[in-house]
Amino acid sequence: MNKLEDQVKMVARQMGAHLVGIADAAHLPDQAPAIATLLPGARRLVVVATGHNRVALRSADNEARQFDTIHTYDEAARAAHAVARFLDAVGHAAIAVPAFIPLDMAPPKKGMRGAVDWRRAAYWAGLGSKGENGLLVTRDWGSAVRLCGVVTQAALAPDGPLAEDVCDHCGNCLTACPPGALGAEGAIDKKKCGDHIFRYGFRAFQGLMAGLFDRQAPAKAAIEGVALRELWQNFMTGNYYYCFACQTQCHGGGDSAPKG
Ligand code: B12
Ligand code: SF4
Ligand code: SF4
Repeated sequence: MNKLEDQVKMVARQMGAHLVGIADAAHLPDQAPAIATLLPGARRLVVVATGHNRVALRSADNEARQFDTIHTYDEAARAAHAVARFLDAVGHAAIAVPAFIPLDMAPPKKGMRGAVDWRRAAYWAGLGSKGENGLLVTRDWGSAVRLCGVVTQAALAPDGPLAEDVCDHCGNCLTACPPGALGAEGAIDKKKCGDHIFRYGFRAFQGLMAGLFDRQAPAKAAIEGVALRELWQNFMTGNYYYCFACQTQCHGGGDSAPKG
């Protein structure tokens, strides 16, 4: 019988994870209260990554990019759920944690902080390095991966960070960012990025609601406009991103598509 660590990784891979590793929760000390609320006594994170189809993610068609994102997220979530079920079945408490939503929407987090910072957890699980784009960069998929995982009480042996830096510091991501939200060494203007990627996200919905209660605003136009249609579609699909540029600029042997 293989070690428990090997079994966990096999389950994750069989369920669609391209990368999987184990991190010690002690490396996320600021997130200890959130992790303890999820699962008291949790001490390890099993982190999974699923690679995007980068040809789709580089397409000029945003629906193709969103469709690929929905399913890449689904694959990561499925692998994380399978790992949690497996650990539970062999007697170790474990919970799969959201890849992005649902998030704590109440102040002070307001949907801007996950219970687990997956980029940092993935770094400590040995899945990749910190990129100039502020994202996790992996050897084979660059930053075009979605991350998810599990918190568990099982004392699995952690993998630890990669020995090498797989970001080649080419700077392509910085120049590719349409609103210029990225600075050197992972610095990001979250508002600039958020305004760009969430064109039809929460703030657009809030604005539309406010418009309906404003007697001066043309409510009919708001109800018949494209914003409501886009919002409805985003509610239905659970995906509301409109930019992927910093995810698609890295090296990586996962496909042969040109960078775009
Ligand atoms: C809120 C959020 C956002 C916000 C704020 C981002 C931010 N920097 O915090 C906004 C709306 C701007 C955003 C944008 C995007 N996001 Co986002 N986002 C999240 C979310 C839901 C929570 C992040 C969080 O808790 N932030 C609060 C704290 C942790 O952030 P912070 O203090 O800035 O972070 C510090 C630490 O992370 C630290 N750090 C310490 N160790 C390490 C190690 C590594 C490797 C890295 C990279 C950083 C790092 O560096 C940071 C600065 O000090 C996560 C999912 C999750 N639960 O992790 C996805 C997540 C980070 N987003 C993701 C992606 C892909 C995007 C976008 C490309 C949009 C899109 N099309 O999907 C852009 C990219 C912007 C960019 N270049 O950074 C992916 C990243 C995948 C990857 N390869 O790393 C995640 C992990 C979702 C997922 N499950 O796959 N996002
Ligand atoms: S998602 Fe788009 S807007 Fe946001 S940092 Fe990346 S390239 Fe810039
Ligand atoms: S585009 Fe280049 S600099 Fe930016 S994260 Fe990828 S490898 Fe690093």
